[in-house]
Amino acid sequence: MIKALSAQEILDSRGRPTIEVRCELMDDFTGIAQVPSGASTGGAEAVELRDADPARYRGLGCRKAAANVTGPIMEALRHRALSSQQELDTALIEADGTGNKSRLGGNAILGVSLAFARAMASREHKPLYQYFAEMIGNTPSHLPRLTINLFSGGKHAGGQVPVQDVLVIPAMASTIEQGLAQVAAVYEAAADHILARYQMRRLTADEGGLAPPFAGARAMFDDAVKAITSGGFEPGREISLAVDVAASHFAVAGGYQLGNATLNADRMLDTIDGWVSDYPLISVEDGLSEEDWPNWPRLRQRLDGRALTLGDDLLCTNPSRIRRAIDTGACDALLLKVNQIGTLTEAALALHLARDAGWKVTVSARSGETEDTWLADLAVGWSADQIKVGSITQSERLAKYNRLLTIERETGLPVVGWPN
Ligand code: 2PG
Ligand code: MG
Repeated sequence: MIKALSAQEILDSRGRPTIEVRCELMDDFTGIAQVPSGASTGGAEAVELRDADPARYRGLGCRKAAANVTGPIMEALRHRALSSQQELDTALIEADGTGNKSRLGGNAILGVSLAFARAMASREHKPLYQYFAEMIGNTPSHLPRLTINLFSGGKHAGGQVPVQDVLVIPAMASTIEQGLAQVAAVYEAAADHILARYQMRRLTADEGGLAPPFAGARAMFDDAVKAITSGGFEPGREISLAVDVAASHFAVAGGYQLGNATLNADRMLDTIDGWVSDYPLISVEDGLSEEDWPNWPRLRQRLDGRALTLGDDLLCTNPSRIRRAIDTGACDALLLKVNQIGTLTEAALALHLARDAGWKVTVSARSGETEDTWLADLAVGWSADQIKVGSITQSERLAKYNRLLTIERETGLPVVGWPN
């Protein structure tokens, strides 16, 4: 049973408002959680409730969301014997009553869902990852493989190049500690290379990635491969690449505006196929737009066995969209972001659907993050194959990597093999 809920507006890593929720149980155990926020958001995401008062934070204030936690949400939960995460989340979904959480706000609802999880973990004297694992009947068997942002474009870097993220994957690292050290070496080499090539200082984008004026996607991949080599690693064997194309954000009528080129879907598929042939890319996220359902199965077939076809904006961690993607063969991997759907229980359903279909799962942060570390526990507790947190700069990202290091020390679990 919940004794009290409180919430306050706080600021995320972009300096935009989000909320922090505190949940106190009847027996005085408490949990506090902070809610992240995306910029390159999918159209089907749960609605983030914002104040729309142009005089504060350009309308992005979260006072209404915070007030919904202490007001209507607390009222709906008062006197309810909520003994499990599922009972709490179901009560939250019912209290909201909309399909997209637009009444109470996905941010308000997720804050309560997460703060309750922390309070319950503390009541059961368990680490949070263990609580998450037991919530879905899982036994953590491994740590996730790191996928770390190196270069940024798109909505995370002012759109200097259309493609959003190029990530590096320490594919052979057997520990988180080793993987981070390897990626740090690649990042340093990349920063040196960018200074020499673009005369650009180490200025970074929203997730801490380097963001010089790349000529296009191939320039990003070329520079990434150079950084891997100069960092002392063999591209494609020790360190591989992943890309978040985030194609929804440069889709135009009848195709894709990739820099100066307008490509129809066939040419977009050829373009991605060419990238995967020419570079050590093992995962392609949102290669097509979130509405391009007919072409996603074609993309998956083209990449089958060479790179993962990873759905983010397409799926929005939404069980009904994931079911459609499974039925049509649109993807073979899920990017799981809890705030896209709004409660832990619904995200767990998304996870189960993906797992039952034999998909890989990446647990992902948002471009607007906080210093909270629950994401690292979620990735371990739910046995994610990969984790995506952004670059190895900026404390809102490092908080999660540092938490993974602690979990690694505590559990001694191995990092999952890749490809596995
Ligand atoms: C993405 C995420 C994280 P955002 O597109 O995968 O990189 O970005 O949080 O802005 O949606
Ligand atoms: Mg994405």
